[in-house]
Amino acid sequence: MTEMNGAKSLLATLVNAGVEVCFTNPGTSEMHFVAALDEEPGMRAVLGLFEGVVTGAADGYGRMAGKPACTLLHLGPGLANGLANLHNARRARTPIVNVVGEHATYHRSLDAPLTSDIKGFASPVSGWIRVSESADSVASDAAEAVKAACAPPGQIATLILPADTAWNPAAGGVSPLDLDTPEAPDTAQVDAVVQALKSGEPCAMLMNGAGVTEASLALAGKLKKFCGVRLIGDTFISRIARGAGRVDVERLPYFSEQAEEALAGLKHLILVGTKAPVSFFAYPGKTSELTPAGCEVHALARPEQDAMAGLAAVVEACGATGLAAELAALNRPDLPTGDLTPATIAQALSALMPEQAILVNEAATSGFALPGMTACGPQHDWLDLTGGAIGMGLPAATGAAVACPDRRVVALQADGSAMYTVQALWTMARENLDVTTIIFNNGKYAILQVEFMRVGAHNPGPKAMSMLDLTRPDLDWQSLAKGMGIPAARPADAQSFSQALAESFATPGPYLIEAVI
Ligand SMILES: Cc1ncc(C[n+]2csc(CCOP(=O)(O)OP(=O)(O)O)c2C)c(N)n1
Ligand SMILES: [Mg+2]
Repeated sequence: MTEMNGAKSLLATLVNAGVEVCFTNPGTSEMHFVAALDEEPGMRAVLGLFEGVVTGAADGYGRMAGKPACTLLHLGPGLANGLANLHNARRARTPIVNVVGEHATYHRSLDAPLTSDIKGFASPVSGWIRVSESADSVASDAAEAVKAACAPPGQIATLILPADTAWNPAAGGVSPLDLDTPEAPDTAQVDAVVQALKSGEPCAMLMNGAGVTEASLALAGKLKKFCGVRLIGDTFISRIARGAGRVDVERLPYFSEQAEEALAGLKHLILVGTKAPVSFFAYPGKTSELTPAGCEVHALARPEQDAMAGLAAVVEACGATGLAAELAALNRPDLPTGDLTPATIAQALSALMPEQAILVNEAATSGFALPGMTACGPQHDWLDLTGGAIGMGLPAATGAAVACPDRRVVALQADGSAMYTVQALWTMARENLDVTTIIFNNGKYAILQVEFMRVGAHNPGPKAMSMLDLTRPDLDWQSLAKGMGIPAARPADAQSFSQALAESFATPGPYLIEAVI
């Protein structure tokens, strides 16, 4: 054991508070933190070869573990490389302790090459930011960072650590602080929801976050039984419990005209762990707010409030406690035959997926058949791209697998999005994670070809089209996987796809299936 310093006090404090994993891509200013890892057996350290992998993995980990991992990023530029996935994590309300190294306190004013406005980079994605100004304050700052990250429903707490606060002597780790509990729901909202449900008027619940856990859905299912209230999940959900024996929900469609249609005629929209719906983008001449005219919105539980308690209060007041919710029954399809298409891939997945799989969905336009096909599969968790910043899928799958080593993770991954953070494959191989990656190789940014028309831009010419096309050269996903240490297959049809999938599910460790569709 070498002498206690700020870095060691940081790690000791994090471990005391239950933070067990650090996703990292360090530099010179973080070397004392890296050195301290050797002396802290309670902290697992996972290297990502790009900061977007680090932050996306922390997101996937936090969603599945229900507690934060920490990151370790190299000053402003390292943080900036990780910002898009921190944006997605903020949208998912994932708890993350985001540790960013900084120049030593006395070096900051000298404008050395890596000097930058770290707070400026961090603030749009962080719910809490602190710069440790001395080695003595690092431990207490870290304890506060964990508490802030866990503030319901979860947020990013950025702790900026000047290098001398890491290497200077310090007293040691401190005990964790008490965590905040979620706010109780407003009784006036509970009453209004009860009235709405009893009114006989068309009602729906729009749900996300704490509203779509297995326990919350079970309560919502009783209300559906009670009065026929529709249960609708947000288009993009941080994590939802699905499959046999659970209450299934509709999903709000992505395209705004379909979303409008899905909500048309509602008189009451009850929000549980989410906010009122808006379209993903604005389109010329189309509406942005999706709540129908004349529909009352009731916030039964805002994201920071206790969704379970809100639902339980409504169930009780409606006298629905004893009602049995309708649960999905296991209904696996036959194995598909014929061509490899998004539909046959979804069918094979539903036929073969193991119990308690974790499906990470960044399948984009290839994903439309997946929710319907898997709803009657075995129990699983489903994670979406919550912030629209592509490149989350492979990193989040990596983090989810670190959080849940006993479960198979399936990364449902569109090709263009995969290329943003493809380095995650290397981390999956290095950590020998049980991740099956399915690459939907359509050789293009298909959604942008659709959106091109929808926004009313002129008909795309060859130059415009070439910006939405991933050929010349074609990406060779088998080679990319193998180059990062992951075995891979490129099945030619639905039957051989099923064989590859079954083999992957039966074999520990990562595997990649390139589906040319
Ligand atoms: C960080 C970021 N950069 C760019 C975009 C714009 N964008 C949205 S979808 C998309 C391409 C998606 O292509 P792919 O992942 O292959 O899915 P496909 O549409 O082909 O199904 C791009 C570039 C984005 N959403 N996020
Ligand atoms: Mg594509």
